[in-house]
Amino acid sequence: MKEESQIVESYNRDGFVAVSSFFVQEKLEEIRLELSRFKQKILPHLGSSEVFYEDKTNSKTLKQIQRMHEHDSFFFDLMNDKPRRLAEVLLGEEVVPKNLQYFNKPPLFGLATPPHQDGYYFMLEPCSALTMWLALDAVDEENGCIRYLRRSHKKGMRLHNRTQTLGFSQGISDFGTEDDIANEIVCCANPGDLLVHQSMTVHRADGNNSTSRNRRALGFIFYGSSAKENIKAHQMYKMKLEKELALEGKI
Ligand SMILES: O=C(O)CCC(=O)C(=O)O
Repeated sequence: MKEESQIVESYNRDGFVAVSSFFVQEKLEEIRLELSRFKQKILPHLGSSEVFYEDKTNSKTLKQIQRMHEHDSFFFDLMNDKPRRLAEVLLGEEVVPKNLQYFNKPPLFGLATPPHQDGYYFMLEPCSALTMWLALDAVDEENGCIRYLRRSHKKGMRLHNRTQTLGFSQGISDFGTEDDIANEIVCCANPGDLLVHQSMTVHRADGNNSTSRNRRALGFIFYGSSAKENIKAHQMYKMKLEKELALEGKI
């Protein structure tokens, strides 16, 4: 694992950082077992706004679970341990654990993640927030690794439009400029590796083009305690989106 000072330096310079072996093999095994337990015991009781499938009639296409830390003490403790400590160092202030999400791109079904900036969804002032992404499987270009635009966190908020991607309702409308192409960094990851990005950093992922490999990850979102959420705008958007998704038969 990198030294803390190196992690902070890369994160501030590039808008993201990759930390290899953030969790050792033994802890990773525990997380995977707890995830299986969660899927068996807790998932069946969650509402449709917490669990997304690429095709909701096919349980093999599970793609996202929201707010796992609110539904289970193992995931609450996990978020409040090493990830929270690193978030405090990177944001330079106390943090609020906001969301712990499960992401998968199931083989044959997993669709692309549109290019976006998390800050666009968060609606914060100041935009003090970060996302951590923990690989649970080997992740590469074939099964949909994360791709970051280096230093995009310093270039302001891009224009976003509604997408048809469940779980990522907003995507950058003019993505693919020369500057985007020149600065895209492909981040392959081994199980246990952690990627961390600032809330203004542009990122995306391709679909899973493998025939048999999952692409499972946990995403941890932390807000800095100085960040003020536009709660009304956020709730209104969430309600509108959920209504639309229900009407479209997606949730
Ligand atoms: O898992 C993915 O494909 C994307 C995750 C992501 O965009 C995020 O956590 O902000």
